[in-house]
Amino acid sequence: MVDYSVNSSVALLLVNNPPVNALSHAVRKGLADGMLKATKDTKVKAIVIAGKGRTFPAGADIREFSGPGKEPWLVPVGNGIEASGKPVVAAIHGTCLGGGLEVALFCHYRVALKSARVGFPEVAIGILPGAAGTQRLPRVTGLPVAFDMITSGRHVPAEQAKKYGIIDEIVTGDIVNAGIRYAMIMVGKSTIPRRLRAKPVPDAENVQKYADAAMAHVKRKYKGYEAPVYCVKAVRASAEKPYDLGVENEKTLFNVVGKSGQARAQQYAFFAERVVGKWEMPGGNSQTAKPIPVRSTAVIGAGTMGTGIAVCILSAGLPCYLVEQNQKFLENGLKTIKALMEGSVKLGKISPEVGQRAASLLKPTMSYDDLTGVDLVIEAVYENLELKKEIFAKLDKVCKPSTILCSNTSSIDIDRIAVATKRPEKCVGVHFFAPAYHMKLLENIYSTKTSPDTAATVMKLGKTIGKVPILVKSCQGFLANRMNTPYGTESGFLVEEGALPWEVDQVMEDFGMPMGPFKVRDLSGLDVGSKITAEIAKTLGVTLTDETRFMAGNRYSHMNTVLANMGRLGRKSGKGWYKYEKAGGKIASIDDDVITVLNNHCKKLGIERRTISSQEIIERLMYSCINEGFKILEEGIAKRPEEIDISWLYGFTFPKYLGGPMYYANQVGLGRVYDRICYYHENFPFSKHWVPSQLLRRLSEQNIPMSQWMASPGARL
Ligand code: 3H9
Repeated sequence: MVDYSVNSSVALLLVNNPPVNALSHAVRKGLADGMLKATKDTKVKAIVIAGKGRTFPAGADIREFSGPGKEPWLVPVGNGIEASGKPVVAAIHGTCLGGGLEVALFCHYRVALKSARVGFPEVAIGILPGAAGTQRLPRVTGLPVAFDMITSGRHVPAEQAKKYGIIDEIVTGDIVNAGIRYAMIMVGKSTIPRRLRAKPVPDAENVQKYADAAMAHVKRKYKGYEAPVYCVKAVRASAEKPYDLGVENEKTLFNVVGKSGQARAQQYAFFAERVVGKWEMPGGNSQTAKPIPVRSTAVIGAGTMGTGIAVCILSAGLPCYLVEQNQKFLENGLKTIKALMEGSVKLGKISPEVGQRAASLLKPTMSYDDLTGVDLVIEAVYENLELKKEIFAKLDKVCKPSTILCSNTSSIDIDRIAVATKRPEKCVGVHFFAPAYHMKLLENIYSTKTSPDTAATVMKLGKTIGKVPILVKSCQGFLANRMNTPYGTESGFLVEEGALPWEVDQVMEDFGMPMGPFKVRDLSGLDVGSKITAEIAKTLGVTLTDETRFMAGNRYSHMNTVLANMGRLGRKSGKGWYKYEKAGGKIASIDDDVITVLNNHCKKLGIERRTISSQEIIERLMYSCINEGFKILEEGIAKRPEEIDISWLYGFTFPKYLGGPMYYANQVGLGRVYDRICYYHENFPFSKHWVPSQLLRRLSEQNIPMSQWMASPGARL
């Protein structure tokens, strides 16, 4: 696990634990043994620690967190490195993260390739740096940078890290050779002044000010998350306690937060994200399928979704045609893209160079003939089957036979679009979430005809453009929207039965959702929901009135349309489920008029309003969706619960500290969830979404926890 060699009086400790050189027990032991050997060997004058393959150690081995662990721990290993009288150099390439950065900070010197990145991402998996990182980083960077890096978990590029003082020198060429060269220069130099434990924390007298600011920031930005709060406490102690006591304090905090439910859920989410990359579909999987190379792309439609998608593609450095039917639409689209790219540069999401290159990669056109040679096209027009078919037929005629045709649709069955072409195996759904340039989920959808190579291509493209792609089977609403539908429907029923919109919102925000369902409705526009309902009613041959309570035998609430018909369209009109300071305003306040409308609506329908508990609100909104999630698994729309959880984490900003709805259901207990679903089914027999899933029934009756069939090792942490 750690290869030991001596090279012109420099001992090399090369960590060899693919894929990311995680600091497993064997690696920690290898480092300790290597240090001992190098210290004893009188021919060795300096030591280099580096990583074999793609990276310097990227952290502790998260899989080990589930067990009792084994000595040597990382802190004593690090103490051995720091105490060495022979200079120790960390030679960094790839990602030097978490425990990896802690090892580097125990070394006397750190050199890195320009492409390397360093950071403390522990906070993202619900913990804090636990091997003295919270005590050593502030001694190098000062408190503000340490608070920022440790509470955000961001990866810092090597050049920036050099400015912070973390890296001593940026080197070029082979990292091991560069490390050895640097170590040779340091031979004979005393290591005492390079030991961070003895250094003071700069500006320590202002710790109160920095810590208060950091605490206020994390409570606002990471509302509900425990780990960032613990990180602030640990870093603060670096300026208030002597080094050894600071390390003790860090250990205590680490042990508390590390055992929390949040940490387990966040670690599950980490592995779940990796699991969904190992997809399967009839005829192939991520191992067997071969993605076609995508060197050029096109997006059809320069509306909100089309421009957002184009921004993702261009930011990843891929050329992209933007196709519109007339000059005016095209120019509007170009303006939007320009503004979004400028915004991304301003926010530091992309560099000015990438922004400039992106502009040169964008090719606006009104002619499909320009698309003959592109490798992949994404149609992003509005949800209309006939229009989508028309576009696919045109594309099928002009594009080369190998071109993959994608539809950005949130609900239309891909088979029904693909029939318009002679290449159904190259047709696939790519469902982006609004705003497309921001939301990380990409729901890729295969139809009965899509080939595994086509699926592999869009899965790979998703990663290339910085998304978290999942692959699901085509069905009405696919995974994400189908499962999310009862969430909206039940929230509508709750206000009809007695809850107030702001009560429902508050409960769900306390649960962890960034915005309650009624604030979301106001944001999207009540007319949008109302139009969709009208379309469904039309297809079912139902005439909607204020008194309509059922559609095709299913319970229905007309309240949203009642408000929309009053001109209460949400934020854009200044009134919706809430009132706002102005049309287009963002500050939602309680509106007594809504209570009056609700009361009148209920009176008209003969509904006696009642008090509804927070528990019922959570159960009705979450369990109805979870039930649908189990049906999605039963039908093979998703292969594993991880696909479902990832879709909620990255498509609906479900709190990571709850792991996702399926993980959450498992924590609550499948038996309890199933019983409550049966209870609501009995009470609300006219809501299809309460018909209990057979899969859930089986699991609950046989007492099988989901962790047994989840693929993510995180489920067992
Ligand atoms: C820590 O260090 C605590 C300390 O303070 C000390 C405590 C005492 N452990 O992401 P990828 C696996 S906490 C175990 O697809 P990429 C991953 O599951 C740790 N396994 O690659 C996957 O496995 P598989 C702090 C890990 O190139 C494979 O490696 N560090 C670990 O897109 C490839 O991963 C972090 O939190 C791990 N630490 O991204 C860093 N890391 O092939 C976590 C990865 O079976 N890691 N795996 O699916 C990352 O952020 C990314 O993996 C990295 C590479 C950026 C390194």
